[in-house]
Amino acid sequence: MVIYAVGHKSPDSDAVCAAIAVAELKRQLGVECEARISEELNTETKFVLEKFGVAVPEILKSAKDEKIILVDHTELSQAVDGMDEADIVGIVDHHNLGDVSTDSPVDILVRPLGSTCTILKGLFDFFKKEIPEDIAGIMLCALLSDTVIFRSPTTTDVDRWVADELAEIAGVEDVEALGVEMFKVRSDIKGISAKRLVTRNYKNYEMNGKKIGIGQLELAGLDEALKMKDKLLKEAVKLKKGRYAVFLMLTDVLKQGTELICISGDKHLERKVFGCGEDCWVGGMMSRKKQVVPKLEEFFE
Ligand SMILES: [Mn+2]
Repeated sequence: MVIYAVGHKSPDSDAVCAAIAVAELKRQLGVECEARISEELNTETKFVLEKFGVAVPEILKSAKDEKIILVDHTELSQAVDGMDEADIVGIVDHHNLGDVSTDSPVDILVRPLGSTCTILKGLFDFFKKEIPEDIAGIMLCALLSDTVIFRSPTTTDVDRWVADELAEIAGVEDVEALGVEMFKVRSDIKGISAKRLVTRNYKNYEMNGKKIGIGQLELAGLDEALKMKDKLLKEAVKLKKGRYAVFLMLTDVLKQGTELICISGDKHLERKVFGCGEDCWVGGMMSRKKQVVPKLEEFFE
């Protein structure tokens, strides 16, 4: 039975490229494994796959009764539908451990590195398998995407030297320039509806019984996003249904900070938790995982 490698919903480049890399490694190890995506790709990931000539995987609509390798998440609330009834045989991730459970011993590698693709480079090395040029290219992009070109506090030394090695394999001479090129594509939000933007990089969490949603847009400049702030707010309000709070992080990659939009019955929740002023700007806030989720978890404890 074929194994499907798949990342989280609202797929980002790391979730998609990690699934492709896992499938490649497994194939080289003689295991029947194919990459799948949870939903349509965002513009950045489309650009990345196109740039290195890698085919877009098919969408996995349901994981029920399938053999699955989970990448880039371990939370059921972020997973493809039916994951609670899937046979999860492998996990590669760089987030806190979520709530998935398995029926049999699971091949699991979770490390606190900047991207799942960083971990996967180590796995290829461990098995003494070579990463094809095109796959090295998309893995590098995923690493640059997740670490916001090494600017996010989630970046580790391992990410920096793995990026160098991937660049060498992929024949990328200027890593920073590749990152900036990618972020420009990501920042081009003209013509994209507020609804799509709010859900583009959106994750659900449960904190002490409270349902919290957090979306993040990482942009090279916030001008375009702020022009449509009212529309974004409206969409965030719709998203709040059934949840305690919805946050939308408008992260400026160049200025290195985040304008925080918060929809909650608890007025000024964002100020209480993050101490931001009336303008909702939090300087230095780049990472949902490292700077937002832990603070919220602490707050709701
Ligand atoms: Mn990731």
